[in-house]
Amino acid sequence: MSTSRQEFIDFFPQLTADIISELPKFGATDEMIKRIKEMIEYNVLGGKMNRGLSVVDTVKIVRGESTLPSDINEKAMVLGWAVEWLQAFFLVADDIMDESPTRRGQPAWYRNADVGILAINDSFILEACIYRLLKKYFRSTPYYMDLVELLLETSYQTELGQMVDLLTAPENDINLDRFSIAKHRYIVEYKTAYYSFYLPVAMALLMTGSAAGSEVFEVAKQILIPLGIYFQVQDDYLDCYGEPEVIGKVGTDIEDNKCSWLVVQALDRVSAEQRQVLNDNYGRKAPAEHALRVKQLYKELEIEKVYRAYEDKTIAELQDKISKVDESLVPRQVFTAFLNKVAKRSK
Ligand code: GPP
Ligand code: MG
Ligand code: MG
Ligand code: MG
Repeated sequence: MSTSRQEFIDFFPQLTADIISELPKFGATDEMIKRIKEMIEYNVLGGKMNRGLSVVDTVKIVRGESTLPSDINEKAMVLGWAVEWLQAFFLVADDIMDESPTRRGQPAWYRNADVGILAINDSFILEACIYRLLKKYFRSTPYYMDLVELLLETSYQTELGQMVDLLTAPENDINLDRFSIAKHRYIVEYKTAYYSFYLPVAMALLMTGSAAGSEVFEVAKQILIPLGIYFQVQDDYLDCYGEPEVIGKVGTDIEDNKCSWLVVQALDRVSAEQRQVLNDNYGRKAPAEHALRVKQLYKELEIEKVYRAYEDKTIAELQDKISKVDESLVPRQVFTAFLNKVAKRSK
């Protein structure tokens, strides 16, 4: 019952056109319009689109239809793209904050010659687009305000997670005591799980008639937050062990002094001497030998093996949780579809 990616992609130009077509009303010149269109296309397109597609997939599963009526299909695609737009807003800003060189196989937006610091404002514009699209397609629905509140609350959660991510990773101030499993757990839950996993399903549930705040949302959260945490642990793992050509970005977590799952696991297993090695080499931007030494330490500690064991255990726990979901509230397939997309991913 997987959504046609092509149909989803083909719908994108309509939404860009919606944004563009109202710009003259805001006094936009041709030059402004050209730049905004370029900026949107550069940043919203080119991802895996799993988050966006999952809105459409979830609506299909909940309604028990493999083909949706065209008006509902269109609305689900708008919400799917709203999640992708939100992601673009976060990534443009995140790459500045993380000083990441690449994203989705191309230079991070801020690194383009004529962009730089303007990327901050571009990220705000990407966020504003979400609410323009919601207004256009959902203003007359009874759940419009619920959607707006859901998006605002999810953004807030993500920003809180991002704040702790950054506070835990100050430049030129290495203090391994700052890192802990509990801190890591907060960061990944807030910066990733809500917007990547809970949001798409919660949107679909609002669309299919669940009342905001009802039990179904709680059931969804119980599965999707742990799943989102697993997803961000994978992201932390791939930052170090993924192939840049496959993941489309070059990892910077060690150099950036991040409270990554890998370093937290390493800290749980180090001897006093090994802790000193970590202390002397973690969070250094250059020379590259420092990061290589950290990676060598991870090897000594067999962190890859620890990760494989974590994956197997987490997948089994999630399967167990899903098997206990009351299907009169949410079909289990909503969750298995997500888990199947995520389990053991390499990109
Ligand atoms: C992923 O962190 C989290 C985000 C992209 C949320 C950013 C939130 C903001 C409010 C800007 P990450 O830095 O590990 O992602 P990646 O590895 O893709 O850079
Ligand atoms: Mg980043
Ligand atoms: Mg980041
Ligand atoms: Mg990362």
